[in-house]
Amino acid sequence: MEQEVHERSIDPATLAMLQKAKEEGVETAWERYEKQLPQCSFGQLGICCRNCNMGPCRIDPFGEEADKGICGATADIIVARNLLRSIAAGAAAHSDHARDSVLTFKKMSEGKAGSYKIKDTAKLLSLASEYGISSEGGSLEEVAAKLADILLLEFGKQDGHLLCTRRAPEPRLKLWAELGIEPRGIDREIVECMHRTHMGVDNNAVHILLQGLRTGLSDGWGGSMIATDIQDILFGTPQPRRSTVNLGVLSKDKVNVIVHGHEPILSEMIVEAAEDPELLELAKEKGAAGINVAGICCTGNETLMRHGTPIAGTFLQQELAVITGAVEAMVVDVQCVMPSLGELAGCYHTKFISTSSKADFPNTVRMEFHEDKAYETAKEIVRAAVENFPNRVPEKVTIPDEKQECMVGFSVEAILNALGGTPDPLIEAIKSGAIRGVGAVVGCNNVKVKHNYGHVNLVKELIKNNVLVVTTGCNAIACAEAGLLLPEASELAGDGLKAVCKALGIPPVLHMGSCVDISRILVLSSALANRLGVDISDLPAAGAAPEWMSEKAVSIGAYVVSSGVYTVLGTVPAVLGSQAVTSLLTEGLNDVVGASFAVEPDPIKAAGLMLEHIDGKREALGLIT
Ligand code: CUV
Ligand code: SF4
Repeated sequence: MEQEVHERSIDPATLAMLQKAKEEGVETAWERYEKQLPQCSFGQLGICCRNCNMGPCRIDPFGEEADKGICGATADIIVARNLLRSIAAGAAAHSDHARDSVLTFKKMSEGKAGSYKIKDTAKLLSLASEYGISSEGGSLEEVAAKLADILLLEFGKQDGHLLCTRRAPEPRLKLWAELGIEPRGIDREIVECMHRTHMGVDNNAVHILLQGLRTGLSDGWGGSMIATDIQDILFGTPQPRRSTVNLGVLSKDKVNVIVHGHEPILSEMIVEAAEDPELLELAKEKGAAGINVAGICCTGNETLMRHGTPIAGTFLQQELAVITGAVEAMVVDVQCVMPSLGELAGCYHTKFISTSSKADFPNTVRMEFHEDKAYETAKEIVRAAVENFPNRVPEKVTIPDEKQECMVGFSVEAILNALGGTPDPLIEAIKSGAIRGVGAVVGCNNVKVKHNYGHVNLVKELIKNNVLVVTTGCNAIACAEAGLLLPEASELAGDGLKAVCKALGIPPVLHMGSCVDISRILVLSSALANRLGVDISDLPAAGAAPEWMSEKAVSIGAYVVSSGVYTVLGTVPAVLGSQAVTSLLTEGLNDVVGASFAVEPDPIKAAGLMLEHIDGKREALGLIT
């Protein structure tokens, strides 16, 4: 059954490129999705196990045939184990990214990381004091070196618990300790997940899931938080600024370089190299009017937040960017990069350049990136793009007109600044009911959902009901494309939220960064909870991931809920094959961590669930509802 193109997205630029793809006979994720239908129902329910070579085993969901794997594992065990492996993969992705940031930071402190420097001294010093490092008498580099050593220990720590969790409110820390889910070394938690899910180790669904929560916490309050902090020190803490998004940011007459993936270590240098006079001169020689860098996915969010570099699209627009025919180089590092890009780039003049020692793809030009000669490599990459400009085929170029303005850069520091230095005005607005609560809406795109439909409609419904929205990842890009990241978008908000936005000059939807920057949302939640003298689970707040797809999102879900935030998922996780696991996630967790998951594909209904939750919390706090 072939889906009509217009059913695939709510975004006109996306639809135009999907139409172009069709006319040119090139395949995208949507066509490949259709070829996968119907998807395997054992996989969908999470009841297929391949953890040993007696298998694969699968459980009959109707209870007529096999109700156990060969080793005796039940559906509950298999579903829980599979979920734990996803959490481990997601936590590993965020935390390995964090490790590389800290290693770069450490090399920088030793003067061995070429062009990287300390950009935010204040953040370095405040972090140093948080970790008990004295900055007296020493140089900034010495302080940085000590901080790097302490943070590196967080990964390989063999005893004790993670230090970064100390930012959580007291009652939360106490609860984690009581439950035995205070995360230990980040790497240790991930390794333990792999160990426990090996054949014949952990075979108790509840016990397995508790490890899932702990591993998630080691990501959110560990790896992700470390990544955010170190990136802020190295590249600057984001401040409000304006930029533009969507495929229309690609330039007709400039060399277009796309940075796609997740690590700003790379994209920061590309942004800098694109301003190099030598390369600008070369671009001119090649007949181009300049060099235009645009982002996709979270590495794009990183440079957007810190430099206002435009964003070409969300996860599902990565192939469409190539299909414009206007991209000279698609430069990727790690995570959420479709391997299809290689073959696709071959249909156009695009050079598909992979840069991470960890991530190779079919048909790429490999230009490995190492921090000691980062700037040189970045220049080589941009040079390759510039030299590719004359190969652009004008008849194959269509750049959509859609190019939307947005206001971004809302780090916790920037939000506090906008509030006049303390969270009090926000708390007052919440108390008075002008702001009903806070909604954190995050996550990917997923071909199972009409592109951006879930993101945009959920967020619109929340702001209409006076819920201030904080966003990261692809949700943030989707909101930007829909014009929701502008102060003017407060016209779409309820009267209370509108008044607050107008008074502060902020949008009703605050872009807080990349997916690892969900750690900023944790820090903000802690600040609000501490100020109110309550736990995070008492706040009138709720989370959502309307179009999530990645394993990172599973880890995020685990830590957000373990931190006390009720979270609504828009796509169904592969757990329905176990009644026990499903009810634990959607109900049982409430009694454990004071929050749970819900699944609701309809964004308006999902917003309704969040509002209901927020109102319940308001009532419990004795606030006007
Ligand atoms: Ni992590 S939000 S697709 S890129 S994880 Fe990638 Fe950010 Fe999802 Fe989007
Ligand atoms: Fe089957 Fe058990 Fe092996 Fe999984 S671990 S494949 S359920 S025998």
